[in-house]
Amino acid sequence: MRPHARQTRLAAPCPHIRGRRVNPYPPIRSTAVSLRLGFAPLACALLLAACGGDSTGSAANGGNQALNVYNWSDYVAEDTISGFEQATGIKVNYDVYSENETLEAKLTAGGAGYDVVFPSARPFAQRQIAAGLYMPLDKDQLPNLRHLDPEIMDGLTDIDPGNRHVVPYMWGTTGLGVNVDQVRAALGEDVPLDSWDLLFNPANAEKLADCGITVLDDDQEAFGAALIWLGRDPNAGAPDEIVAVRQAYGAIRPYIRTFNNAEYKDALANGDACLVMGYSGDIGQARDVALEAAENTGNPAPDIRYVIPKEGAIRWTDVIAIPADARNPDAAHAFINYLMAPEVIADITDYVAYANANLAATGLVDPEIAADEGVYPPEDVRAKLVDPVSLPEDVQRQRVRAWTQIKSGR
Ligand code: SPD
Repeated sequence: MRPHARQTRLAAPCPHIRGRRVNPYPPIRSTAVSLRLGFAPLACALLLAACGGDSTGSAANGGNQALNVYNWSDYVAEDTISGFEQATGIKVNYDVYSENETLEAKLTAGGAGYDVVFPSARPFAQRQIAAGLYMPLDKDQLPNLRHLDPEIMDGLTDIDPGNRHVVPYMWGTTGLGVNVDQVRAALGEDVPLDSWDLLFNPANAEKLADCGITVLDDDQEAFGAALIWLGRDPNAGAPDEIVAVRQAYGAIRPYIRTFNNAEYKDALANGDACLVMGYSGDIGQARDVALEAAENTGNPAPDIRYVIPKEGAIRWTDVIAIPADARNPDAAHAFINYLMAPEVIADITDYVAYANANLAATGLVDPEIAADEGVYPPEDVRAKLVDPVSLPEDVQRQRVRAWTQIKSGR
């Protein structure tokens, strides 16, 4: 599947959301990047009208507004930000992170200056809402809320009663990214590729060390994966879980090359890693980058696959919120409303290979992405997915401490 090398699915009369994707994964913008396109308000109004009024724009008008957005890396389509700027005339400063903790540290320190952020629902958004770090949404400014999946909205009410502070953005799973040829070369042609055993069985990890193993630097995901492999409930917070997880990672720690949440994509794509624990869409992106590189160089394309292990996996949801100290809440609402426009969010799903929470977008998603079981797992696989809960603070603290020690090999 090569969603990124094709003409986009859209035949809509909106120039900001049409066009061939030349470079689907431009370098990560690690510092604030301004993408001002300077469309006049009249042109914006015309664009909005052409795109169906409230669908992609709102009352927020351009002028001198600037919107500071802080999102996960590689989590919008190539033209999402420019499309919003063209539709509204609002300039966007777009900055990225790869760990929830980075966002949380900035929010709790205060004065970070962000207007829109994308925390993971549990435990991050949950405790951030409880701490008063987000402002209540003005739903009158979010007409596109009507497109969101009521089931997913309902599923968030335990952390955000009345869906007052956050809206769902994307959801995904954490599994394994496998370079099939490299892994088979190390472990044999018949090695099962559908198990956490690939990573956690020390005999496998030892043989894969040379071709490269990476693990997410995300304690929730890392604990979840190990506990699922051990046949345990990742949400139990059982007294002996730290010991069990330490043992699991202790046995494979010498064979893990790095812990990170972003660089592993390139490593998998360019052959520097053969087995990664990673987020579903990121591995889909790595596969597409590798295919594109192979096309460009004429080399054979590597067989890179995303695997949701048969033992199960964590399913997470990332949400969108407006920090309580946001300086530009109107523009923030306009941006969130834009992201909830079915054609916009479908286009993002096509790019980033993550499932969105927008029912009206379902029919607009590229059929190959919609049929990709790594993006939209079938019912029998969904039955094995575990939604994380927020653990008691003391358990969470113990996990964080243990994770730091595991990483350092202590
Ligand atoms: N490149 C985008 C990755 C988004 C991952 N967010 C989920 C974190 C779950 N702990």
